[in-house]
Amino acid sequence: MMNKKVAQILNEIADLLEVKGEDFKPRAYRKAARKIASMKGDITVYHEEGTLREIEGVGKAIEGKIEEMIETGSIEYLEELKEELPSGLIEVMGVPDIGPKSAKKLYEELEVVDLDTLKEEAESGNIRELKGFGEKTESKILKGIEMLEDISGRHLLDEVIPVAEKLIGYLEPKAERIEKAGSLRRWRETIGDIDILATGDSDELMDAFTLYEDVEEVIVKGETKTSVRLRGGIQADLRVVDEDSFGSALQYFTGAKEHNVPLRQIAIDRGYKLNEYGLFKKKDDEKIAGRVEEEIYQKLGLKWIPPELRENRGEIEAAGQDELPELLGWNEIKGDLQAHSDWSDGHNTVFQVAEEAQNRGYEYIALTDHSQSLTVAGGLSREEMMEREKEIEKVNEELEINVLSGIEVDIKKDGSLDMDPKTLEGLDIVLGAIHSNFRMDEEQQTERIKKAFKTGLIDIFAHPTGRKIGEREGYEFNIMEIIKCAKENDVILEINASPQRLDLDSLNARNAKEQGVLISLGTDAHGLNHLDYMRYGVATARRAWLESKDVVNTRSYDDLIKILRGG
Ligand code: DGT
Ligand code: CA
Ligand code: CA
Ligand code: ZN
Repeated sequence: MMNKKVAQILNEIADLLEVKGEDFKPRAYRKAARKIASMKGDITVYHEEGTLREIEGVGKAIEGKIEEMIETGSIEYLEELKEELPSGLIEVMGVPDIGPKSAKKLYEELEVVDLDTLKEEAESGNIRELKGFGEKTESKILKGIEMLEDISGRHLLDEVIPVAEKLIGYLEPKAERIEKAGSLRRWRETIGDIDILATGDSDELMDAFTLYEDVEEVIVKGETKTSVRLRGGIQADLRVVDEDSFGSALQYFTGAKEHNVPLRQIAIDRGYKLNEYGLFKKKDDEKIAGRVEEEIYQKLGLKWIPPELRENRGEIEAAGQDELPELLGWNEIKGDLQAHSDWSDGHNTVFQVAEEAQNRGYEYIALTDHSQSLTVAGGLSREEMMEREKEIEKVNEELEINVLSGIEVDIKKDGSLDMDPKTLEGLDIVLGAIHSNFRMDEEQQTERIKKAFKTGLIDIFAHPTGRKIGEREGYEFNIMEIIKCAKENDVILEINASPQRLDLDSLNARNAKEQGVLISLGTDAHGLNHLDYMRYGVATARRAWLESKDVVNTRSYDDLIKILRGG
């Protein structure tokens, strides 16, 4: 839907107007943006029917902007505003904790015009001197810049995976063997570039690669390695190797570097030499492995290590002692435990979501619409929940799949829940989540979450840290304490599979598992295609060393219900 895009542009205009020092106009733009983002009707339909002015907050001026946006894809007024101000200020406002007001102040008083100047001023301690900023804000700004630098030049999984799969699908018929390598094969949460490894006729493969329809620029073309930039800015490397080095090259180029370094040391300790061409005896260079990846590990006295574990987080020791986990399988998930319908901010009806889940072979799906205090997401009152209940009952009769009637209930500032206990007890599944008051200090935030767990009403704590990759760090709380509290109160922790969240991340999810806490996977789908995100959740679970038994979605419907009733 166009609503989000329009709302985003209106907010951008509001930001720039605010930086310019305007007071009332930005508020008007924000109000209209909020309304458009949360309303159920499609903005383009309003446009076609000429009823834009009927939307609350849309006056003549804003109506004109929306029309221009829908008809031409851009707004001249926005372009003009951008030209009036340093272009880097938009970047500056991308730093968490810097809104238009702070950006204006930093610009006027410290001549901050982009991220570089912002960093300089923060590092030299000038920001803390500004009225209303202080030391804490300054250090938060530095942390925010660091986060943006970490993500800079990197891409989220859902940007890369489909692109890589299409590319590999295109090359496959021309290759004898072809495999993903690098961070892509390890399913890291962000990807720097796509690495592909192949065997076959190098000339033919490299030609095909450079002629691929989505190639924008050939960076370097060679016989063994070619790099291109694809449309959308992602870089891809294709390496063509000899057949009897394919396994060792795959091992080498899968990485991570941190995994390869100790592995090479093990080789040396055993009197070998390991590189991308193979495993060799040190004394006479005799090649003892290289064709198959498993053989490399085997000759080093190790079990084969799944790529998702290759981060030097104890996997090499575990492989030596035959103590690697039996990782959660890619096809073991029997249902999705977080999805939204059009009762709140999802785009589809209960029936549509359920039918799509059924077509994907799921045994169950949980519809977890928001509770009322999340007004921006069309949260539901008790009465609306009751209405929705009837619809879910009907769909349960019509379809094979089991639709769980659920909620993503807001945990309020004081740790109480945004729905009465009786209603919550009547639901099949209750997800608790934090969507407000991110800025409480660590101790208060931890207490807030604990208090919510102790109500005994929450089955699953959704997107536990609140982070969004490249956008914000999440709220401050003591995660180990919360993991323990989850264990004590039988609360399941979620791996939210939405590629911008992946929350819990693999390290925290592994901690949870080690404390005996169950994990659930949920895509947080707001549209049918978002159900695809489950694979990113499974990947994160695998990177967290999780096994089938650690994940509730591997249970049959009956067993799941037993866990939810008991918890
Ligand atoms: P990325 O692309 O930043 O998401 O991460 P990777 O892991 O895909 O890194 P990339 O593309 O630079 O290199 C692919 C793999 O090749 C990497 O995981 C390990 C291997 N590799 C590359 N350069 C080196 C190196 O200098 N030493 C070692 N040991 N391995 C390397
Ligand atoms: Ca890479
Ligand atoms: Ca690369
Ligand atoms: Zn949520």
